[in-house]
Amino acid sequence: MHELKRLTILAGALAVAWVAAPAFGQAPSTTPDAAHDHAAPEDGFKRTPAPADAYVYIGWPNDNETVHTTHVHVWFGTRNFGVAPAGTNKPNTGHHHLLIDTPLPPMDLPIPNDKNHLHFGLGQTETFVDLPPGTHTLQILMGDADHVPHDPPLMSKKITIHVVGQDNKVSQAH
Ligand SMILES: [Cu+2]
Repeated sequence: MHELKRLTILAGALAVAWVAAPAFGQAPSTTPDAAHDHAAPEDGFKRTPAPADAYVYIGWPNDNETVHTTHVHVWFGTRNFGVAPAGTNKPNTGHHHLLIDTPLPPMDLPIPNDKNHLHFGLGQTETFVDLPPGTHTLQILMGDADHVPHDPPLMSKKITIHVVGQDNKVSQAH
């Protein structure tokens, strides 16, 4: 009985150590709050220059479009700027990030990677996103090899769409 209790306490202490460990690590955090608590590297994240005439846009949906499906096709593109997979250090290239229902992230840090910030690190220029019925905002933000926005940052207009109709996932379940 005592042995079991000791083991339980030991396991608990290990669990605490495990949870606490990342706070002392060097891994960059992706949560905005934590990102502000951590100092950037000595000289900050080096931002990749972008030409002034580079342009990024959402080809579909249109701004203010009403979309009659929750499985929404989105395509996007660039002008005067190339698309390259993440990790590619080639001048005047980057990869797309789709920001969903969120304001722009900090421009001097890697773009977060979560359900509101989708990375197209293989160089994709279209996707399908599942959005619940309602009003949503979409915006494209380009990132460099390290997912950091360019200087100046390349972003599309932020558009608003209205999703109506049945939730596909729910209807398919019946
Ligand atoms: Cu990225």
